[in-house]
Amino acid sequence: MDRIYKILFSLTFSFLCLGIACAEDGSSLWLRYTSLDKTQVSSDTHSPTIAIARSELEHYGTLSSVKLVIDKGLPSEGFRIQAKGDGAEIRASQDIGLLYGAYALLRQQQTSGIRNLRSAPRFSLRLLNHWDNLDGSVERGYAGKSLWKWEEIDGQARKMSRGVEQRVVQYCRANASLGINGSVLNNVNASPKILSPAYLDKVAVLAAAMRPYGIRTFLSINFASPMALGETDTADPLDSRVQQWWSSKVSEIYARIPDFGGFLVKANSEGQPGPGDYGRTHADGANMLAAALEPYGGIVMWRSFVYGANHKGEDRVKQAVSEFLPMDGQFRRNVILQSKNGPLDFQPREPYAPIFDNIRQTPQMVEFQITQEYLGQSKHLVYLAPMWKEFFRFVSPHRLVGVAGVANIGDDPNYCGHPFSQANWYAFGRLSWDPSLSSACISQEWLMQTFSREEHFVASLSQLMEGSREDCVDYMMPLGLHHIFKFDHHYGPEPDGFRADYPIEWCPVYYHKADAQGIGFERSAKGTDAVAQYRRPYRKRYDSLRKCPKEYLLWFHHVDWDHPMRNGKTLWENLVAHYDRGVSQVKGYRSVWQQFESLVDSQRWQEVDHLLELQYRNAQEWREVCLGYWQKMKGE
Ligand code: GCW
Repeated sequence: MDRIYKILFSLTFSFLCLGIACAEDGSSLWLRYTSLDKTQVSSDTHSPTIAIARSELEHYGTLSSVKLVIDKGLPSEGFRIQAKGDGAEIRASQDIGLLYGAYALLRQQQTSGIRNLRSAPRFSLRLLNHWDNLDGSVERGYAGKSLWKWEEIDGQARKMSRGVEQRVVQYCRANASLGINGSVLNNVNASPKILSPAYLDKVAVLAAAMRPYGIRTFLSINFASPMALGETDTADPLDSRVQQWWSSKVSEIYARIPDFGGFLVKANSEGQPGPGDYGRTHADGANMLAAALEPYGGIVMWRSFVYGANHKGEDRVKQAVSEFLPMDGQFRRNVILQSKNGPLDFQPREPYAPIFDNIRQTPQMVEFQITQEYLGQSKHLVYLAPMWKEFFRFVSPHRLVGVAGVANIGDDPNYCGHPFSQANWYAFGRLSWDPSLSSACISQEWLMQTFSREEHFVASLSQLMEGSREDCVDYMMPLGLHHIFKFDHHYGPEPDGFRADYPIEWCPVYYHKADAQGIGFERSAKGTDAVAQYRRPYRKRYDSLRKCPKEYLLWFHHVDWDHPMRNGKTLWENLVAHYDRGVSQVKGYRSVWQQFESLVDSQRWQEVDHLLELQYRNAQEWREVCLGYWQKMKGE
C-alpha cells in the first residue's frame, strides 16, 4: 500500500511540476535558463557589474569553470570568449564587457554551443526610448502601464517596492543580454514635472538599479520646463535666466545621478513648445541645453521630427531636411540629431529618410519604433528586423553614432503584449550591437531561447517571421501606400479619413490622393520634388515612374489605375494581388503554429493561436475596406 501511495504521490507531484513548467507567462523573456549551480567562476576584480556576471554564470552556466579577466587591449564595451577544455575565459577591457561576454556565453549555450568569439558594439549609443507618461500610461504602448510605477514618488521615491524591483531587474538583465546601454525613461511629449525634485529622486532610484547593468539613464524634457514650473517667465534659450535655470537643473540632476546620460528633446513639433516660440532656431535651443550638460559629459538628442511649423504647407516628408539642413554645422559638439528611419512616421514601409544623406557635420542617430504603432500593435505578429535591415541597406551604420528604439515594454506579465513582440525588443538590441547580423539569424536565436530548439520549429517559425513584415505591408498598404490608418489610434484602415478640423497631414486622403484616374502622391520633379532630397542614384531612380522600385511606387508617383506594370498586369490588378497575398499569407500562419502545439507550453501557445486568428480577421478587413474604397474612387 505504502508503495502505491508513494508512486501516486510522485506521479501527482510530477504532473504538478509539469503543470508549472507548462504554465509559462512569458515573463522570463529569452532568459529561460535552467538553474544548474554548476559553474565555478573566478575573476581578478570585483564590482557590482562583475558580481552580476558571476551570479548569472554560476547559476546558469553549463561549463565547469569560467574565468573573467580584465584586458585593457580590447575595445570599449567589447569582449572575447575563448573556450578552454571544459571551461572558458572571458576577457574585456571593462566590467561591462565582462557582463556582455557572460550573456553572450549563455546565449551560445542555448543556441550554437560554446565557441571562440570576439565582439564589440558598432554604435556607442544603443538606447531604448520609453514613451512613458507620469500618470502611468504609455503613449503608443500596447503592453500595459509604465514599468517605472511613477505613482511611487514622494515618501516612496527613495526605494522601489519589491515587485517593481524584480520587474526592473528583469528588464535590466534583458537589456544587458543584448548590449542596450541606455534608457530614456519618459515620453518625448514630456511633462515638465519630470524635472521636479520628487521625480528626480525617483529617477535616481531607477538609475541606481540600472547602473550595474551598464544602462545609463536619460530623460526627455519639455522645452518650456522652467516657465511651466513657474520659475521663470520665459523659456527663451537666449535669455540668461533661462540658461541659468537649465545649468542649475542639470547640476541638480548630476548630484543625484553622476552618470546621467543627457536629454532627448521634441521641440516645436506636434504642439510641443520649443525655441521657435521665441523666434529662435532649433540650434539655439539645442545649444543652450548642450552647454548646460557639457561640463558633465552629457548629450542632447534633438529630434528632427518636426512638421507643420516653419514649413507649413510643404510636403510633410520634405520638412525635416528643409528645417535642419541650413543649421548643419551650427550645433555644439554634444548635440546629436535623432531622426526616424523614414521621412514620415514609422509606416509599415517608407523609403529611408533623406536627412541621413543631407546632414554632414552633425552627428546623427536613427530612431526605430519597436512598439508596433502602425504594424498591428501588440495584436499582429510582425517581426521588424527585416525592416530595420532594409534601412541599413540605404544608410550605412558608419554614418550614425547611435540607434534608439521606441520601446514596446510595459507592465504586462510578458512585458510586450504579444509573445512575438518580444522578438522585436530582442532584434532591436542585437542589431544595435551588430547591424550586420541577419534578421533570420536573430529570429532563430530568439526562437531557440524563447520557445524551443527543435529544428523544424525553428526553421518554420523563423521563415514565417522573416516574411511577416512584407505580409503586413501587403495586407495594409502595398506598393508604397502610406498613412491610411484610422485616426488617432492607428490600428485599422480608414482610407476615406478626412476631418476638416485636423491638420491635413493627419488625413489619409492627403497621402493616397486616389481619384478616378489613379492613386499615389506625386513626389517626383513633376510634383513636390521630394526626390531631390535623395543622393544619387536614388534621386533619379525614384523620380522615374519606370525605374522606381514597385515597393515605393505610390510613395513617389500618382499612377493611373490601368498603368501597365513590369509584370504585364495593371496597377489595379497588382494592388488586388498584393492585398490577396497578404491575407493568404496570414491565413497560413495559424496552420504553421498549430503543428507545434505539443512543443510550446500551453499558455503561450494558446495566446499566440488566438492572436493569429485575430490577425487573419484584421488582414481580411484591411483588404475589404481598402479595395472597396479604391474601387469606389475608380468609379466602379
Ligand atoms: O508617430 C507619432 C505618434 C505620436 C508620437 C509622435 C512622435 C510621441 O503617433 O504618438 O508622439 O509620432 O514621434 O513624436
